Amino acid sequence: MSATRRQALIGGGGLLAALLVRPLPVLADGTVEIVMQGTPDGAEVWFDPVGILVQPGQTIRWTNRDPGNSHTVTSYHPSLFERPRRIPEGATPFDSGYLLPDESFSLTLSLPGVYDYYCVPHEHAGMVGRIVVGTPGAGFAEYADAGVGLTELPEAALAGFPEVAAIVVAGAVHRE
Ligand SMILES: [Cu+2]
Repeated sequence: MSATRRQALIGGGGLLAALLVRPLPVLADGTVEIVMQGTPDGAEVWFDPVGILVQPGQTIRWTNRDPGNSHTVTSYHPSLFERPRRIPEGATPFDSGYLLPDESFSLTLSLPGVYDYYCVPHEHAGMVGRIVVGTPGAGFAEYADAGVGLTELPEAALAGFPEVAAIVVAGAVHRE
């Protein structure tokens, strides 16, 4: 993306401008790192960054940095707890299982599109995340179907996903 295009997308928005000054959590080997965090009393839990842009084949690694809780990285898919599909059609669903403090889970996504995931015990607290793989455009898979008989997302989860456009502009969207 050119600097001009980037500037045009940012516009006068203070929020996106603020997001841009944060460093992207990319390790030397190209792995993108996402951490699971929580307040000491467990009242708030979250993924950081909550939204991330990666390229097809780039590895993402989640690490539980919350000493007080176990968390999961679970894709929205009918094959996992009968949830609506919110990953590209044909993409392989993923579920880390419970990660104890300091445990990690790695994943490499090859199919371009939007992937939404959640933490099984904390979805109702809005602990969700969004991964954008590749650049939106021709051939970019957007999920669409919800499906009868599936358990819809709670409001706190639906409110937790950053806009795809914001993720594309910033590279990583952090919780405020
Ligand atoms: Cu959790």
